[in-house]
Amino acid sequence: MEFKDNPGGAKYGRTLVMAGHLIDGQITSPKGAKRIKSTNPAFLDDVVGEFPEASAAEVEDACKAAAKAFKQWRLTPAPVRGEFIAKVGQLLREKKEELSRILTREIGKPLREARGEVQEAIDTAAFFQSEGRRLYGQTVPSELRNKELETFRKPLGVCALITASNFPVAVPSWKIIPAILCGNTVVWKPSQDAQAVAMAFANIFIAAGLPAGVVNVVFGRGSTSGQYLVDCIDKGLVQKVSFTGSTEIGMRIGEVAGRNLQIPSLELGGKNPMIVMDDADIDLAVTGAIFSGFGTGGQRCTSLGNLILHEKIADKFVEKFVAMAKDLKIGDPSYNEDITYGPLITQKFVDSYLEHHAIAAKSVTAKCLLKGERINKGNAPAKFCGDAEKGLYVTPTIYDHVKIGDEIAQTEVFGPTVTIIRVKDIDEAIATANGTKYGLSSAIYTNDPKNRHKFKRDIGAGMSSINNTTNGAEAHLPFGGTGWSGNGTRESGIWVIDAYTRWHCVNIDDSGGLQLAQMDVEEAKGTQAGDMSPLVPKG
Ligand code: UN1
Repeated sequence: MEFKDNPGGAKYGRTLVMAGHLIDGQITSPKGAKRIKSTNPAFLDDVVGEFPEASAAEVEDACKAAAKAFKQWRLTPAPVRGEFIAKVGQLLREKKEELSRILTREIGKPLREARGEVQEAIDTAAFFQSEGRRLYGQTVPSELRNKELETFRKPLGVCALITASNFPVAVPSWKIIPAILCGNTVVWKPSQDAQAVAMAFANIFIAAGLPAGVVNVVFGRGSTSGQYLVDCIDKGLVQKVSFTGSTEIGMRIGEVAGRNLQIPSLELGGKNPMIVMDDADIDLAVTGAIFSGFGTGGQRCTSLGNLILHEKIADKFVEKFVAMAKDLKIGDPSYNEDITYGPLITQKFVDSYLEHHAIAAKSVTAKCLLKGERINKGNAPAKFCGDAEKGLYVTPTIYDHVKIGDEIAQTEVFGPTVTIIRVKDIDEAIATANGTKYGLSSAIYTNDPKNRHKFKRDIGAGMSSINNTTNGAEAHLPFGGTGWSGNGTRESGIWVIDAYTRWHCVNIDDSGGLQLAQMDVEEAKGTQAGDMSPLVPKG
């Protein structure tokens, strides 16, 4: 790893220049590939990383290195693998501030959230270090004598992990840590927009002393290097793929995995609903909706999309919500700790954010209360504290009187946009919340146990909050969605172990004879039950 001067953004730090990829414990030598720059979205002249783009051959090399390492790693005792994870956790704690600041510099996430994200990786390591001492199987009674049955988990092999730019440490940790704890080896393709923080994170795994080839990292764009990694499924070089990103790409990856009879882990988009009932604590709900919709600039897969308000409190709620949204502090997260959100991660997100107004315009009823736009010198909100010319900043958007059938209520907007839908009761609220093809996270604000009960029972999403935000899933609960939000696999906690292992069962016969299941059966013969009918009252 090498750093070079960064004249455009010297105050932020130097530029990380990577010669190659992390394959088989080595940084590979340059292969004359195209190079990709990642820039600080708060100040585009600041070049954070300059990385090569992995070719198909390099990606194949990484998969082969992982396959070679798998031979020994799967035999390393699980508690010992857990010790490596413990070391990862310890190093993450030591480097928390440094990693958080790199993360903030490269993707523009507020420092408080960046620290929370690194904490999520620390929590994941804490959970899985001791899982190495469990990873339980079962003993199961046999129907035959002197025979024992048992189950245990086996790793799958080489896992291809492809992740997005918005959670460049937490989400990769959800994949890498359980995958290797279970005895697999990995090839990780991080987002090209978060490549320097990915390398800083990969560095932790190198420093933890993992054997060469257990964690391999290839850099590049999704459409090139990511695609080459997916191609490795068809080539028989990958046994498992785990992807976090858009529904469209997830469906394509799912097809490739499916035709190879593999179960992929797909964590995809969302149009997450939040219901606010007439019995809710309105001020609490307003602050929850502000963070859910506009925190992280709306760039979480768990960000709020459709805000569903009971008609009795809607006017009061909207008034407070809009006032607070107008007053948000937006700015450069490297130098302002108290902002609500920073810049959007890339120009592509800014473009699609601005284009969504045209989709909203198709709604017959929608009323625009706040029209989000690119911040420039002339229109910056009062508390704005960034460089409007050099950064990718936008103001928030709120549409009221939207109908669930409107295209804007059905379309995921990766930016600070909230669409408000008004409803008359809890049944209509839940039907509306379930009215999109997505089903990732959801929330309700209510103090009525009956509403809470109905919501828990009938909501279609994979995750729900009651009296809290749509985001902020804790690191040891099952994370994942339904419908267009994923294929039902889960990340985190004990549940993710099923995604990175398969069950193996063993029959052990110590009887010394040939006993055949289902044929050499012992039945309970018994006699006829006695006649108790004289005791039964006559009808
Ligand atoms: C994502 O946006 O891909 O629950 C993950 C949350 C975070 C993870 C989001 N803990 O919002």
